[in-house]
Amino acid sequence: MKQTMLFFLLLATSFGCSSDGNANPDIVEFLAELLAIDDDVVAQFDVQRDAVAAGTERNINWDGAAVTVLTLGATADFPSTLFRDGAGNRQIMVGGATGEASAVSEDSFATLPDGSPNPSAGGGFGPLTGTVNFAVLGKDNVTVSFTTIDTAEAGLVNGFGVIFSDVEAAGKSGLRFYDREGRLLRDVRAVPGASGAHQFVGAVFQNAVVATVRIDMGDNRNFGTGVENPAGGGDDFVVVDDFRFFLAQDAVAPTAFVAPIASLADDVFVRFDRRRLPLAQGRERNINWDGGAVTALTLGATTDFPPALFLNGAGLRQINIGDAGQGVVVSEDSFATLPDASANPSAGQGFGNVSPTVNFSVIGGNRVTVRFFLADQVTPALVHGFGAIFTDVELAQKSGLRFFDANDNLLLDVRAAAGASGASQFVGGVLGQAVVARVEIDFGDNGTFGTATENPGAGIDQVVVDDFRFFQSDIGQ
Ligand SMILES: [Ca+2]
Ligand SMILES: [Ca+2]
Ligand SMILES: [Ca+2]
Ligand SMILES: [Ca+2]
Repeated sequence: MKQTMLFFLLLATSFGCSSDGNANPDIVEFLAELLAIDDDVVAQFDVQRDAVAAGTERNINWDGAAVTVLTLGATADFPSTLFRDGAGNRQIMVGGATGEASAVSEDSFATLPDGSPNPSAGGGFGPLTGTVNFAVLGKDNVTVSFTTIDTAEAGLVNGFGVIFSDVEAAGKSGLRFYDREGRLLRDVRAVPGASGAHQFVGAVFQNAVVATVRIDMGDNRNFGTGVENPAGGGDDFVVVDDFRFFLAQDAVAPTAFVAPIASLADDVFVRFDRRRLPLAQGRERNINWDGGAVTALTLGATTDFPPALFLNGAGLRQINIGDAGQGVVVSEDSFATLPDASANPSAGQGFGNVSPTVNFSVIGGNRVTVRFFLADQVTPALVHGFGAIFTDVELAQKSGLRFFDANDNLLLDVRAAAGASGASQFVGGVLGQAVVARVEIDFGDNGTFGTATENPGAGIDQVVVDDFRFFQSDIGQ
C-alpha cells in the first residue's frame, strides 16, 4: 500500500515539477515515473513495461559469461557494442562517444581496468544482483541507444530503467530520456541515500519515442583518480547494476535538424551530437575550416579549395568536398575578395562565419557534392549523416542538404530556412543506418557569386557555409 501511494504521488508531481520537463508534448504520453529505494519498484516497472509492449522486454544483469569473460574477477574496459553485436542480441549500445571509458567490474570497483587499485575502493560500489556491475570513468555520464532486431539500425523504445548504487549527493545522478531529434522528453533524478544503497530509476512511455538515454553518474569524471567524499561536499561516485528496457520495434526515421544559431554552444548542435555520438561510436568528425591546412591556402584572403584536402591530409577525415569544376572556395576575408584577388561585387552582403576565421562556398555553380571514404582514403564509404552551418540564406527552398544512398536514391532533403542577411543556421540530417553515400549542398544562386551583386529582392541569393559535422566511416559501399 505504501508503494502504491508513492507511485501515484510521484506520478502526480512529475507533471510540472521539472525545469526542462517534457519538450515534446505532441508525441509523448508519460505513463509512469518510478522512484523508490525498495525492491518492489522493479516489479512495478515490469508491470508498466508489459502493459505497453508485451513480450518485448529486455534486461542486462551484467553477470553472464559474455561479461565475466572480460572481468575475470576484477575490473575491465567495456566495449560499447557488446550487447548490440552479440551477447543475446539485446540491441542496445552502451556508450560510444570519443574518450568515453566505460568499465564492468567483478570486484565492486576495488581495482581499475589497468589492474591498479581504485583510490575509492570500499566506498560502496557493490552490485545489487550477482557479482558484476557497470560504471563510466573519466566522465559523468554515458549515453545508451538502441537498435532494431538483427540490424545496426537505430531504434526507438518505450522506456528504460537502471539500478543505481551509492548515490549520496542530490541532483547529480539519474536518467535523461531523449527523442530522435535529441529533445529532452523526461529527466528523472535518483534520490540521495546511504553509502552503498541501491535504488531503481526508470520511465515508461506510452509510445516508442525514446532514441537515447543519458545515464548521469555523479562526479564520475574523477572516479578512479580521486577519493569519494560526498559527506564533505566532495565527489560522489556512482555505479549502476541491472538495466531493464524494451526491444526496439520501430526504426528511427531520418531526422532533420534546422535551427538558427549564434554560437557553437547552441541547442541544435547539442541535439545533433546527442544523436550522432552513439551512432558514430567514436568516429564523429568536424571541419571548422580554421586549421593550418586551410589557412596556409587562404592567407587572409579567398582561394580555390582542393576537394581532396581532407581526404589525403589535414587529419585524414575521409571526406572529399566538391567535384572537379564545381568551383569550391575557402575564404578568410568573408568573401570580400575572389580567388584571383579581385574584389567580390557582393562584398559586405553577409558572408561572415560563426567560428572564425575561415568559411566555405562555391563560385560559378549552385551545388557542391560531399563524398565519404574508408580509412584507405580510396574506397567509397557510407555514413549516418551530415550537417553544416549555412550563413546568409535569405530566400526559401534554394539552399540546404540532400542525402543520397549508393543507388542515387534521395533519402532526405533538408532545406535551410530564409532569414536575415548575415544570419547563420545549422542544417543537418541523421539516418538510422549508415546509408548515406553522398550529400549535396545547395548554395542558393551561387552561379552568380563573384560575378553579380547579391540581390535577394530580385531573386538572387548567395550563400556560404561554415563548420561541417559528420561521421568518419568504416562501412564501405
Ligand atoms: Ca559511497
Ligand atoms: Ca557515491
Ligand atoms: Ca546577404
Ligand atoms: Ca544571401
